[in-house]
Amino acid sequence: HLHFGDLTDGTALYSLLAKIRPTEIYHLGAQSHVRVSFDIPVYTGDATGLGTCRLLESIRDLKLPCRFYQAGSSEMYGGLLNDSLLSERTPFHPRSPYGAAKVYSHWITVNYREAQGIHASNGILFNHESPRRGETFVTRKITRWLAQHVKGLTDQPLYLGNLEAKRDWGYTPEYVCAMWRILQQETPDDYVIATGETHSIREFLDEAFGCLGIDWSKHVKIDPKYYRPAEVDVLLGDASKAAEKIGWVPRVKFKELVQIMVKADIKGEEHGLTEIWDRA
Ligand code: F7E
Repeated sequence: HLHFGDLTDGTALYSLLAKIRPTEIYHLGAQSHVRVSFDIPVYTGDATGLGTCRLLESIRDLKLPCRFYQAGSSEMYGGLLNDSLLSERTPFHPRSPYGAAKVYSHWITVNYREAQGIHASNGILFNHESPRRGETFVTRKITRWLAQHVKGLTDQPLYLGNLEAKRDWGYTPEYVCAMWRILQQETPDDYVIATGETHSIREFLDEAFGCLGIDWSKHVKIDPKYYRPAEVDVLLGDASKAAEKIGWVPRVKFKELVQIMVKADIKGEEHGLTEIWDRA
């Protein structure tokens, strides 16, 4: 069933939860674009931060016997600290209004767990990508442009921002399995979900264009409008707690992920992902 709702509308959320009485809630809703959060910081704080509190407060008030998953983000970190991998023990230092809103969501979830006894957990997910990734995020922007270029559908260059940033990119279907596993635990807790590999945007271009034997440097142009006022330079996660406690280990790594995305965009397959889900 699809119900209408809005994370900024607490009354509507309360009514929906009272009507549906779910046993598990996967709270993934947000204004989730980091660059956009610098343009609309107040709305981002309202939807991405306070939206979480509205849901938790409804669960508390309705005394719903339900489990709650909160979609935390690697954007809560400011980057690598002393070259150590980022784990559940690393202090947060958000570099965007989006990251700051997610830090609030993280701690309000911990607070409802500790103070109200709600079965509430945070998944601290590093970047996760698939052919369904929104077209304004860098991975999909690249693979989509590449498919259009190969089919002769664009004569425009590919405009990008900072090519040096590094991200720990994993495969979304596997990350969704991690969310489910987190909620099946008897005791609620917080988990980093990441691959333990980091690659730059430049490397993503090498791999994606390389699949098709195309030299990206002839097609990519830098547009400063895609730079962020503050950037998270390097993200690299340590998911060993998830491996140990919930038996989650990522299988699809960087090269295969890029190939899946390029292939799917060339075939125009983003809405037919049976093969991909089967493999997760
Ligand atoms: O940027 C650089 C950009 O927008 C990745 C969201 O799902 O993951 C995502 O956040 C990197 C950044 O993802 C362009 O500066 C260069 O360093 O694909 P992105 P993100 O900001 O890491 C986290 C885990 C979330 O929680 C978020 O909701 O790529 N970059 N050139 C660019 N980025 C974009 N979007 N567009 C460019 O042209």
